[in-house]
Amino acid sequence: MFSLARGLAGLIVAAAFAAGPAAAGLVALPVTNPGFEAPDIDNPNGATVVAPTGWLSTVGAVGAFQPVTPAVYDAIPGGDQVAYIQEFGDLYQVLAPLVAGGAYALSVKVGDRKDTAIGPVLLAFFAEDPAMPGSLAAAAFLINAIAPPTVDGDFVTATLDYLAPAALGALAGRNLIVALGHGGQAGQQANFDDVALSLFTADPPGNGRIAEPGALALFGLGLAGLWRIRRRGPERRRPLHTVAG
Ligand SMILES: [Ca+2]
Ligand SMILES: [Ca+2]
Repeated sequence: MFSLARGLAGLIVAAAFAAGPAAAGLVALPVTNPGFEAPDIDNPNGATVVAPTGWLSTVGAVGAFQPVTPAVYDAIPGGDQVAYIQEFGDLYQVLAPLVAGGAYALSVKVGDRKDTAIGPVLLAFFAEDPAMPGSLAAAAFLINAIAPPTVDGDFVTATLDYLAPAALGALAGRNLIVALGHGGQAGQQANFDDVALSLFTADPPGNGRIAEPGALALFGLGLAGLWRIRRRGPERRRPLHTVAG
Protein backbone atom coordinates (compact mmCIF):
# COMPACT_ATOMS: atom_id res chain seq x y z
CA MET A 1 0.00 0.00 0.00
CA PHE A 2 2.66 2.48 0.95
CA SER A 3 5.53 1.36 -1.23
CA LEU A 4 4.82 4.07 -3.77
CA ALA A 5 4.46 6.61 -1.03
CA ARG A 6 7.75 5.54 0.46
CA GLY A 7 9.47 5.76 -2.87
CA LEU A 8 8.24 9.27 -3.30
CA ALA A 9 9.03 10.35 0.19
CA GLY A 10 12.45 11.68 -0.67
CA LEU A 11 11.06 13.89 -3.38
CA ILE A 12 8.91 15.98 -1.14
CA VAL A 13 11.51 16.80 1.43
CA ALA A 14 13.26 19.36 -0.71
CA ALA A 15 10.03 21.18 -1.44
CA ALA A 16 8.71 21.01 2.05
CA PHE A 17 9.80 24.15 3.78
CA ALA A 18 11.62 27.24 2.68
CA ALA A 19 11.61 29.50 5.69
CA GLY A 20 12.34 33.02 4.64
CA PRO A 21 13.37 35.86 6.90
CA ALA A 22 10.73 37.13 9.27
CA ALA A 23 8.62 39.71 7.49
CA ALA A 24 5.49 41.73 8.01
CA GLY A 25 2.59 39.40 7.46
CA LEU A 26 4.29 36.32 8.94
CA VAL A 27 2.58 35.17 12.11
CA ALA A 28 2.66 32.06 14.28
CA LEU A 29 -0.82 30.59 14.55
CA PRO A 30 -1.89 29.24 17.93
CA VAL A 31 -2.08 25.47 18.21
CA THR A 32 -3.61 23.97 21.35
CA ASN A 33 -1.26 21.68 23.27
CA PRO A 34 1.38 21.73 20.51
CA GLY A 35 3.90 19.76 22.57
CA PHE A 36 1.43 17.19 23.93
CA GLU A 37 2.26 18.06 27.54
CA ALA A 38 -1.44 17.80 28.50
CA PRO A 39 -2.84 15.89 30.19
CA ASP A 40 0.17 15.68 32.46
CA ILE A 41 1.43 12.10 32.82
CA ASP A 42 3.25 11.48 36.07
CA ASN A 43 4.58 7.96 35.63
CA PRO A 44 7.62 7.11 33.50
CA ASN A 45 6.66 5.47 30.21
CA GLY A 46 3.01 6.20 30.98
CA ALA A 47 0.52 7.00 28.27
CA THR A 48 -3.10 8.00 27.83
CA VAL A 49 -5.44 5.95 25.67
CA VAL A 50 -7.37 8.97 24.44
CA ALA A 51 -6.22 11.82 22.23
CA PRO A 52 -4.10 14.47 23.96
CA THR A 53 -5.91 17.60 25.19
CA GLY A 54 -7.12 19.73 22.29
CA TRP A 55 -6.68 16.96 19.72
CA LEU A 56 -9.18 14.63 18.06
CA SER A 57 -8.86 11.26 16.37
CA THR A 58 -11.04 9.29 14.00
CA VAL A 59 -9.22 5.97 14.13
CA GLY A 60 -6.37 4.25 15.86
CA ALA A 61 -4.81 3.87 19.29
CA VAL A 62 -3.56 7.37 20.09
CA GLY A 63 -2.63 9.45 23.09
CA ALA A 64 -0.02 11.36 25.01
CA PHE A 65 3.09 9.46 26.05
CA GLN A 66 5.96 10.13 28.42
CA PRO A 67 8.97 8.26 27.04
CA VAL A 68 11.70 7.08 29.36
CA THR A 69 15.08 8.46 28.46
CA PRO A 70 17.49 7.15 27.38
CA ALA A 71 15.71 3.80 26.99
CA VAL A 72 13.14 5.02 24.45
CA TYR A 73 14.83 8.23 23.24
CA ASP A 74 18.06 9.92 24.20
CA ALA A 75 16.02 13.12 24.40
CA ILE A 76 12.70 14.43 23.18
CA PRO A 77 12.24 17.80 21.47
CA GLY A 78 10.29 19.60 24.20
CA GLY A 79 9.00 18.96 27.70
CA ASP A 80 8.74 15.32 28.72
CA GLN A 81 5.77 14.16 26.63
CA VAL A 82 4.99 13.41 23.01
CA ALA A 83 1.94 12.13 21.13
CA TYR A 84 1.73 8.60 19.79
CA ILE A 85 -0.21 6.86 17.04
CA GLN A 86 0.03 3.09 17.30
CA GLU A 87 -0.14 1.13 14.06
CA PHE A 88 -2.69 2.99 12.00
CA GLY A 89 -4.54 6.15 12.82
CA ASP A 90 -4.68 9.91 13.02
CA LEU A 91 -4.64 12.92 15.29
CA TYR A 92 -6.07 16.25 14.21
CA GLN A 93 -7.02 19.68 15.46
CA VAL A 94 -9.45 22.31 14.17
CA LEU A 95 -7.93 25.76 13.90
CA ALA A 96 -9.02 29.20 12.68
CA PRO A 97 -10.77 29.96 9.37
CA LEU A 98 -8.66 29.82 6.24
CA VAL A 99 -7.17 33.12 5.09
CA ALA A 100 -7.43 33.86 1.38
CA GLY A 101 -4.04 33.84 -0.29
CA GLY A 102 -2.36 32.79 2.94
CA ALA A 103 0.78 30.64 2.82
CA TYR A 104 0.62 28.10 5.64
CA ALA A 105 3.71 26.28 6.89
CA LEU A 106 3.34 23.38 9.30
CA SER A 107 6.30 21.89 11.16
CA VAL A 108 6.14 18.77 13.35
CA LYS A 109 8.83 16.66 15.02
CA VAL A 110 8.36 12.98 14.18
CA GLY A 111 9.99 10.38 16.41
CA ASP A 112 10.82 6.70 15.99
CA ARG A 113 11.20 4.92 19.33
CA LYS A 114 14.32 2.86 19.91
CA ASP A 115 12.18 -0.08 20.97
CA THR A 116 9.65 -0.11 18.11
CA ALA A 117 9.57 0.39 14.36
CA ILE A 118 7.69 3.20 12.64
CA GLY A 119 5.54 3.24 9.51
CA PRO A 120 4.86 6.00 6.97
CA VAL A 121 3.89 9.33 8.54
CA LEU A 122 1.66 11.84 6.80
CA LEU A 123 0.87 15.47 7.52
CA ALA A 124 -2.27 16.94 6.02
CA PHE A 125 -4.46 20.03 5.88
CA PHE A 126 -8.22 19.83 5.58
CA ALA A 127 -10.99 22.44 5.56
CA GLU A 128 -13.71 21.76 8.12
CA ASP A 129 -17.28 21.32 6.90
CA PRO A 130 -19.33 23.93 8.79
CA ALA A 131 -22.27 21.53 8.78
CA MET A 132 -20.16 18.83 10.48
CA PRO A 133 -17.97 20.64 13.04
CA GLY A 134 -15.02 18.58 14.21
CA SER A 135 -15.53 15.88 11.60
CA LEU A 136 -12.49 14.89 9.62
CA ALA A 137 -14.51 12.53 7.44
CA ALA A 138 -16.68 15.41 6.26
CA ALA A 139 -13.82 17.88 5.86
CA ALA A 140 -12.40 18.81 2.45
CA PHE A 141 -8.91 17.46 1.84
CA LEU A 142 -6.51 20.24 0.86
CA ILE A 143 -2.98 18.84 0.70
CA ASN A 144 -0.64 16.44 2.42
CA ALA A 145 3.01 15.46 2.61
CA ILE A 146 4.94 12.40 3.68
CA ALA A 147 7.41 12.89 6.50
CA PRO A 148 11.09 12.49 5.64
CA PRO A 149 12.87 9.26 6.54
CA THR A 150 12.85 8.82 10.28
CA VAL A 151 15.82 8.06 12.51
CA ASP A 152 15.67 5.21 15.01
CA GLY A 153 15.65 6.60 18.51
CA ASP A 154 15.46 10.21 17.36
CA PHE A 155 13.18 12.89 15.92
CA VAL A 156 13.18 14.47 12.47
CA THR A 157 11.31 17.57 11.34
CA ALA A 158 8.42 17.03 8.95
CA THR A 159 6.84 19.97 7.15
CA LEU A 160 3.82 20.77 5.03
CA ASP A 161 3.13 23.94 3.05
CA TYR A 162 -0.20 25.09 1.71
CA LEU A 163 -1.03 28.16 -0.32
CA ALA A 164 -4.70 29.02 0.11
CA PRO A 165 -6.48 30.27 -3.00
CA ALA A 166 -6.64 34.04 -3.43
CA ALA A 167 -10.37 33.55 -3.91
CA LEU A 168 -11.50 30.99 -1.37
CA GLY A 169 -14.83 30.22 -3.02
CA ALA A 170 -16.38 27.20 -1.31
CA LEU A 171 -13.58 27.25 1.29
CA ALA A 172 -14.56 30.70 2.58
CA GLY A 173 -15.19 30.73 6.30
CA ARG A 174 -14.10 27.13 6.73
CA ASN A 175 -11.68 26.29 9.52
CA LEU A 176 -8.28 24.83 8.78
CA ILE A 177 -7.69 21.35 10.17
CA VAL A 178 -4.17 20.10 10.86
CA ALA A 179 -3.91 16.30 10.72
CA LEU A 180 -1.12 13.85 11.60
CA GLY A 181 -1.38 10.33 10.23
CA HIS A 182 0.52 7.09 10.73
CA GLY A 183 0.11 4.26 8.22
CA GLY A 184 1.93 1.73 10.36
CA GLN A 185 1.51 -2.01 10.72
CA ALA A 186 1.34 -4.24 13.78
CA GLY A 187 3.80 -3.15 16.44
CA GLN A 188 4.74 0.09 14.70
CA GLN A 189 4.38 3.44 16.41
CA ALA A 190 4.91 7.08 15.46
CA ASN A 191 5.57 9.82 18.00
CA PHE A 192 5.04 13.55 17.52
CA ASP A 193 6.16 16.72 19.26
CA ASP A 194 6.41 20.48 18.79
CA VAL A 195 3.65 21.16 16.28
CA ALA A 196 4.11 24.68 14.89
CA LEU A 197 2.07 26.49 12.27
CA SER A 198 2.81 29.81 10.63
CA LEU A 199 0.83 31.93 8.20
CA PHE A 200 2.35 34.32 5.73
CA THR A 201 -0.01 36.73 4.03
CA ALA A 202 1.56 38.28 0.98
CA ASP A 203 1.44 42.02 0.57
CA PRO A 204 1.27 42.82 -2.24
CA PRO A 205 -0.33 39.59 -3.46
CA GLY A 206 2.11 37.20 -5.04
CA ASN A 207 4.97 37.58 -2.61
CA GLY A 208 4.09 34.47 -0.66
CA ARG A 209 5.79 31.13 -1.06
CA ILE A 210 4.33 29.18 -3.91
CA ALA A 211 3.55 25.48 -3.63
CA GLU A 212 4.15 23.30 -6.65
CA PRO A 213 0.78 21.71 -7.35
CA GLY A 214 2.13 19.05 -9.69
CA ALA A 215 4.63 17.69 -7.21
CA LEU A 216 2.50 18.05 -4.16
CA ALA A 217 -0.55 16.44 -5.73
CA LEU A 218 1.35 13.15 -5.85
CA PHE A 219 1.32 12.95 -2.13
CA GLY A 220 -2.43 12.90 -1.97
CA LEU A 221 -1.98 9.25 -2.87
CA GLY A 222 -0.56 8.43 0.50
CA LEU A 223 -3.30 9.96 2.56
CA ALA A 224 -5.94 8.67 0.18
CA GLY A 225 -4.66 5.23 1.08
CA LEU A 226 -4.91 5.98 4.77
CA TRP A 227 -8.46 7.17 4.47
CA ARG A 228 -9.50 4.39 2.12
CA ILE A 229 -8.43 1.81 4.66
CA ARG A 230 -10.14 3.70 7.42
CA ARG A 231 -13.38 3.61 5.48
CA ARG A 232 -13.35 -0.12 4.92
CA GLY A 233 -15.34 -0.38 8.08
CA PRO A 234 -15.24 -1.61 11.61
CA GLU A 235 -13.66 -4.96 10.80
CA ARG A 236 -10.41 -3.12 10.21
CA ARG A 237 -10.49 -1.42 13.56
CA ARG A 238 -8.71 -2.76 16.56
CA PRO A 239 -9.49 -2.11 20.17
CA LEU A 240 -7.52 0.57 21.89
CA HIS A 241 -4.50 -0.65 23.76
CA THR A 242 -1.75 0.96 25.73
CA VAL A 243 1.77 1.48 24.56
CA ALA A 244 4.29 -1.16 25.51
CA GLY A 245 5.91 -0.02 28.71
CA1 LIG B 1 6.49 17.67 24.28
CA1 LIG C 1 12.57 2.44 16.24
